[in-house]
Amino acid sequence: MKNNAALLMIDIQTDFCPGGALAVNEGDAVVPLANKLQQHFEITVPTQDWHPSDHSSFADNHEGGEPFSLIDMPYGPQVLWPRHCVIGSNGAEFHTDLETDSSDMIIRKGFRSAIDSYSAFFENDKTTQTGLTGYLREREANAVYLVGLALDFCVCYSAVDAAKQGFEATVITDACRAIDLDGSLDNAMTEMKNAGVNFASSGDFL
Ligand code: VGL
Ligand code: ZN
Repeated sequence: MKNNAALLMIDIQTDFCPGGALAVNEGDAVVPLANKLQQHFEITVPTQDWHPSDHSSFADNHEGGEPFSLIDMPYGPQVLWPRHCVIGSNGAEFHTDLETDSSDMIIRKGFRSAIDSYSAFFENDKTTQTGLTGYLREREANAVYLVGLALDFCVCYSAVDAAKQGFEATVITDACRAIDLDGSLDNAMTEMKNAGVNFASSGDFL
């Protein structure tokens, strides 16, 4: 691994773990790996999906909206999700075992009602920035590694954007879990490969 590499720990939150509102299968399995991996990185940045109650990605904020169906938003198609990661709720907290005491900064995303934000860099309109690019450039990060949830949504979008922003981007796949909605995992893997994202295993570091 290069020095001055950043580890992005994507959305390792209660609602994405078993028992949560938008539980990812085995989501909690990434926690011990994320905890061990972060000791090997110069810069560690956990992200939090962080939605207001009236968020437009919540199915129950749309008349007759079915969870996991697609709707058209001004910025393109958007999946309607079960209500999750509501600001201030327990579900929005990091998994209780995730080590965040030594995190350099925390990125919150998805707090604008009208736009969802899968990526840690850009919201789903692909123009509104979270500020992470500027932060990583100022810290002179030369590579970005990603772990967390969900591999086929927020990890994928973040990895693709990291590559587009000019960082060498690597997903540590065994420290991720996927939702896998209608082939979304296969699509995500293809998209990441096309964007030049690299893949590694936690065993390469530990
Ligand atoms: C996520 C769906 C909705 C994720 C966030 O973290 O992958 N997925 N909000
Ligand atoms: Zn969300």
